[in-house]
Amino acid sequence: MRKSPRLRSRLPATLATHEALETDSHVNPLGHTRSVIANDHALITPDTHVWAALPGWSDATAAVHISPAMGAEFLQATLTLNEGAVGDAPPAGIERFLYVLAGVTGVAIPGHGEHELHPGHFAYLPAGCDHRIAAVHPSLVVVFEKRYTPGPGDPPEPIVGDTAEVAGEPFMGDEDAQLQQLLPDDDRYDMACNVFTYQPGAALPQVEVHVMEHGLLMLDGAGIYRLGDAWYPVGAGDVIWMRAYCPQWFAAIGKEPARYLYYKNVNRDALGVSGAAL
Ligand code: UGY
Ligand code: MN
Repeated sequence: MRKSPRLRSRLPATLATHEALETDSHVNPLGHTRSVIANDHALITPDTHVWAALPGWSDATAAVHISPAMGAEFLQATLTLNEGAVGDAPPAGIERFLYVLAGVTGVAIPGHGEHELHPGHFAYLPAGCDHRIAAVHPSLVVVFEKRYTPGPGDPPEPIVGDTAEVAGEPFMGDEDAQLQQLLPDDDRYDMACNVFTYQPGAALPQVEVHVMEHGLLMLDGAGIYRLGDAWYPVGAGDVIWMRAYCPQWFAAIGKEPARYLYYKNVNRDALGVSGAAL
């Protein structure tokens, strides 16, 4: 990973796993990786990340993991922000969700204040919402972006929050699988961004097959992810893409809880006609 020495030395210990995985990539001379790109899913491990400039961002490098170039209908990227890095609002019609993994990043939203985002803090910026993101300290952030599909109701509002303050709910009654929904689940919003925490041994209660697409970042711990007809060992730092209808299942293994952040398109009909007049 091309990262300035200054940034590398100032990243907090919470990123130790990401850092270790990236460092490991440079001692692998045999061309092996756990990364897999399939038709209906992808597993993208940190050793294969390639960093480059991203339009709209200065003093930053990005690894764009998931994008329309692979058949996805959204973008998922990790960005390293040097101190003073700036990101402006994306092109017209695009909404953005930002999640801070490390460092301190500011977001200024005219009419909605200026906010300092620390690890675990997030911001949802609706399409057309002017804003400016500026790193206060070197930071590592995750960005999800997609073209907003208007719904039948009001447009969405910007949201700034802290994952630690979002209540978890047992997933389908399982206390050992807690789901935190970071955005309101109503028809103003066409994207969900959730954090799923599994105690060791906990699992999704069914193999899911659904119309929604996912982008996912493993935040902590480890487990086995079933994607399509394959079972993959996964750990912190891994990124996963699941196309609509990709069969999916997860079980946490090891002695620590496994936690992942994931994106999902929601609250719009499958024919793409939400909000259309007769
Ligand atoms: O929200 C979801 O569809 C979630 N249960 N999927 C997943 O974790 N792969
Ligand atoms: Mn799912």
